[in-house]
Amino acid sequence: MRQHRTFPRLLGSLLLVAAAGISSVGAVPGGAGAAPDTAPAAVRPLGEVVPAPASVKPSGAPYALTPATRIRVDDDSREARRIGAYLAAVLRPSTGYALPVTDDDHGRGGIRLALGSRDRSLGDEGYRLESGIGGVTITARTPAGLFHGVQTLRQLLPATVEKDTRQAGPWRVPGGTITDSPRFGHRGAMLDVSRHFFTVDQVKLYIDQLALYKINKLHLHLSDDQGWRIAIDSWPRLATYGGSTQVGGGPGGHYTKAQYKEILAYAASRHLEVIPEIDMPGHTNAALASYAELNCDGIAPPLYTGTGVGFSSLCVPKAVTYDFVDDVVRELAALTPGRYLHIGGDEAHSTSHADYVAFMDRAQAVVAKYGKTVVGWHQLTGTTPAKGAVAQYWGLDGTGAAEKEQVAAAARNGTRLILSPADRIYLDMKYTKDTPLGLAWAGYVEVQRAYDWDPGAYLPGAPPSAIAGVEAPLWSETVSTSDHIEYMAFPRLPGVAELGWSPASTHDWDAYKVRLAAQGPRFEALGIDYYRSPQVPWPAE
Ligand code: TNX
Repeated sequence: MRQHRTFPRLLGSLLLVAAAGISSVGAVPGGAGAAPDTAPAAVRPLGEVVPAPASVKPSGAPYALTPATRIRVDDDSREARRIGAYLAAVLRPSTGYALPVTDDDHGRGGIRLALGSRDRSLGDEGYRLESGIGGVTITARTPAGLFHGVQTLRQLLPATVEKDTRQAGPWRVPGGTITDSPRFGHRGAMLDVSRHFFTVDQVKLYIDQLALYKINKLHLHLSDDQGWRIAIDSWPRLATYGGSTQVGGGPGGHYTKAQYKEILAYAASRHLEVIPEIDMPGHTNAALASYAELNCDGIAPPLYTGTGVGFSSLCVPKAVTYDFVDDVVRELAALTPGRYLHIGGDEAHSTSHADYVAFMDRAQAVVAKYGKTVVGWHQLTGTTPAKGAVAQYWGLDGTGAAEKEQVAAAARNGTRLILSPADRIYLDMKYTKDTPLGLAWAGYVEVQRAYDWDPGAYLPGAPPSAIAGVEAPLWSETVSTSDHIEYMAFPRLPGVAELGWSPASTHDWDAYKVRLAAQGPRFEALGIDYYRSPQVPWPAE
């Protein structure tokens, strides 16, 4: 098991700071047309970033961090200060520099984080990064934009900057200007915490990994047949009993409301919005086992620890079902600062079509009643999607034309789409037949296959404007540790992030695989256990 980096980390030894400074300052090139340099960590190309930035204009000399570098923020911005503190926490252990975060305007140079740009072209999440011999300035209209700019800055520094012990440097940022904003507003990752439970710390670790690639939504699949993972005060046995096991029969677990809020706060600090999912009316064995009255026959089934799907259903005709839905949605909505609440709706094979339609109508109304926007798996488009609803498409390239057209027709009617094609970006699919983890029902998904498609043109007949973005689900039937999460997500997840962020004009597998290869040493520095796909020209060890 590798040692993972978590935040906040210990500051590297200050005693070493002076020595580090002398060597790196001495190696700074003097101007444009940089001096020859034999150091291993030579300046990286300005555009060697994943996701590919919208515009990259290299120019001039690099900026080199020194022991005197300060992170300067506007004096009236708590948010910029917080992002400055985050950046400092990333950079301090490996550089050994003090990197004070300051709002003292008098100094110049260093790393400046500036909020409040009026440049509308940067949008809600964009940023501009300007780097030259005198310093680096990241400018954005919003804290999210500033945070994304900081992720780009991280990637422009040598991979060893990610380590949690002092490294040699030099710490140079290539000169030039990056102007960047995302193609799609929804760049998601889903984690199934039901089939196997993941602790708050495991979720936080994944959040940190997602943030590096500018993923901005974390969809948590909080309930399924094998486990109910969120405390609901009005139905306490859902979590205490329904959450007491998992696939394979292990002890499972659930989040108390306080723990769940801790996840939300951590995600917010990394500018990710959490979208909670309670999967209904199928995938509900954990709830049915916890409360006999939810079953049509009044008999609670046993807890389930296998990996089958499609065998459970809430009892659609019973009134108590809607008391349950109302209570759960009310409590979950009250916990949720974000706009969205996901109600599942997939694989309801034990619910008749008429019951399914009736149930989804009522459940959607409850979500609206508590002020949230509904998200559902794309079977929702076979019912009457509520106004503003979002459908998550999880079909395959080869899914029948009729099913695709049903989804496309809903999109033409105003339903927005999140694209999660299973044979492209299901992170639980095996890479090859030899992958030790994962499933293969949608086929094998190597790294190129996950990257090489266009979300804007994927679904025939769906207007490009209806595409909210992409999301990579990680179902956890076979995934039970952070190493497992990492092995399945990396390196496919950065490709999904790029599909969501980068302009279609940058899409090019041959160029992407080179930028992705450069992430290998960064994964290693971060302790991320990744699949060394033979499709990617990883640098030699
Ligand atoms: C399908 S995709 C499911 C999940 C499974 C997954 C495994 C979807 C909405 N439902 O219940 O975990 O396949 O890949």
